Amino acid sequence: MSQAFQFQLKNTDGKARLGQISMPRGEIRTPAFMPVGTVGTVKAMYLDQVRDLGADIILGNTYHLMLRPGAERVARLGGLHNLIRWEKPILTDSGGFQVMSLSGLRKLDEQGVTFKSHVDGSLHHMSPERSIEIQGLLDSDIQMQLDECVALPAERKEIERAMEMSVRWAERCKVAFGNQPGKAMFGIVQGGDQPDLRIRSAEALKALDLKGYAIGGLAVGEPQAVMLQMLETTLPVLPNEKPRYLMGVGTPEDILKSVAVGVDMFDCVMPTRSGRHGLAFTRRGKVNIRNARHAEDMRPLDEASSCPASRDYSRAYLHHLVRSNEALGGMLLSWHNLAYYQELMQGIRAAIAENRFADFYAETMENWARGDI
Ligand code: PRF
Repeated sequence: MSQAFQFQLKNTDGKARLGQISMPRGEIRTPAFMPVGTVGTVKAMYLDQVRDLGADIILGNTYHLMLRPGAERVARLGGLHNLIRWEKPILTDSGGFQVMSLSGLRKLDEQGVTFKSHVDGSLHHMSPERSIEIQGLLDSDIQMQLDECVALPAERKEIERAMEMSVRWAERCKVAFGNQPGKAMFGIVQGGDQPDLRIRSAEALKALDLKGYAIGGLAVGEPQAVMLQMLETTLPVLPNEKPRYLMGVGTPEDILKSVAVGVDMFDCVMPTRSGRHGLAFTRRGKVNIRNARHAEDMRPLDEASSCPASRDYSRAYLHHLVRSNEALGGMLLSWHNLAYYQELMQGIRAAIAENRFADFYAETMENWARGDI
């Protein structure tokens, strides 16, 4: 493993950034969208399809994988890449966020978090050190610090306490991660909707000289305008020459607007989860394929797409599949949505490369607003 983790900023257009992460398992073109592969599968997708759509990296979850099949077992099976047959980089989330949203009973203190598995009710403890150990056992390429994300709205005191503890956990995770040149550990900025807390968090993490920085604690109940305002407050504090990752975001519009203020990486269950529920994202905005108006519409979702799910299957058939709860409905719509997300990212990258991001932004917003024909 000779190659070190590197981030190269290739061009900027306004605040939008075109870049590339290079690491032993491959290159990640930014702005990047990372499909979510929570339990070692991007739901309802073959990883061959995910690869063919142009995804350079996928995401896995410490919380889910530690419970099932178990981190030590994944290590014995040769690591997550080997198990799921994905050779490119994998980023793993640290677990704290999923513990808070999914597990039963939980107790959080300076040491870490104790929680009850949502799978079998068993008790588990995760410290910052154990989170990094698990991410190492999974052989994750980009590992996230353990943090505490507070849902909004919340009391300032609570946001401040969680932010400060997350900074201390970042220091512990950095020590636990040590020196692994081909891999990276990212810090996570917290601070809720409080600009000064966001700045303090970003400054403290910057001082730790980590390889990349995530913005956490957003898209957790606040209006989009607040999220963008927090990004505009936080991003200038972070080092220019390191990647910025907005966790768990979002809709195509959230992504476009966040790229415009300088975000480089995104992940979200939106394209796959919405797809399984019959919602398609298209160049002309959202299409709810369950709607009766599609029942006899033989047009595809997008005849100009290179994705077979978007181009070759009629809305009438997709409507029928989704209404009948057929697995193929969720498969085709997940495929379509991930294709659209990757196409959007490709369009964003090409526009930044050619210094026409403002035009691309206006055109894309206009097309979404015009709506489905
Ligand atoms: N922290 C972590 N994972 C996350 C978040 C966070 O704040 C979010 C919030 N949007 C999504 N995923 N560790």
